[in-house]
Amino acid sequence: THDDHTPGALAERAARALTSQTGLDAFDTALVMGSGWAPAADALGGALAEIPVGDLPGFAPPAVAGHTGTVRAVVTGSGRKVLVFLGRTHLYEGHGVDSVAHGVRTALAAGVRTVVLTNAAGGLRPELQRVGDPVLISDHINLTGANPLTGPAFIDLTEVYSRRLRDLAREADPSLTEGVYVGLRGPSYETPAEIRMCRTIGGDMVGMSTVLEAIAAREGGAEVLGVSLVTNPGAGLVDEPLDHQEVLAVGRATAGRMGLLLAKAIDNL
Ligand code: 6GU
Repeated sequence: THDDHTPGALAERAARALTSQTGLDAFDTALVMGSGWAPAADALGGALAEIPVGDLPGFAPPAVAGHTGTVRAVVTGSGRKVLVFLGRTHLYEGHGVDSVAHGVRTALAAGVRTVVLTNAAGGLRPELQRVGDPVLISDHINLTGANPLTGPAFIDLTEVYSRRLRDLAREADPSLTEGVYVGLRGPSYETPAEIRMCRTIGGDMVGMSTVLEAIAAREGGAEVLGVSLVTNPGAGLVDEPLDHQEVLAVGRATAGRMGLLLAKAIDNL
């Protein structure tokens, strides 16, 4: 029937497949690993199960090297049941906004109430251009031109990224700073003029993910924590072109620190 094909129905089917294939009947936390973050995932603990997204309903095949496309079930030392998404779907892959939101919606359907979204981002301000620094997302500016909600879904976005969760993350790592994340569609990086615009409108980091997943999580009533790993300054801020391989290399170089941060933060949430 028509209702079987709604995003919510597809997410429920994927959640049922996840619970049956992992042997856990509910999860409390989802962790979406952005580009360069995958090497940090092991710090959370061993995988009870790891499922290729191709074996679950509704997931688009991963398109980009370094976005591996699996969902891992982990129970942390403190007993948190975490769904770790190793890879995500980006709007620029062309599968549509519901594909982008499907991982988060599947996690919500599997019981998740806390969603941790990580990403690799360009730094826009001098103090946020230190490559390899994690930054808490305090708010976002959605410039993707898309929205995962349709119809009269006028949901409040006053606090997309939970102040409570940011405070708890800072207890895990007091050196964490905060910034506003500008989400663009990509896949080309910004021009220097676009980077100046992003700074002018109040952005601190810029990237191609996170904002649509965060909106979908808020629609479902979950609390969101966002963390950017600054992998490079935005275009034109330094005299060097941007390179996707460098973005991934920064992730590998900082995996130890990011893994520790996520493990401590998630046990605090
Ligand atoms: Cl500079 N821009 C965007 N859109 N995404 C990025 C980035 C820059 N650096 C890492 N990811």
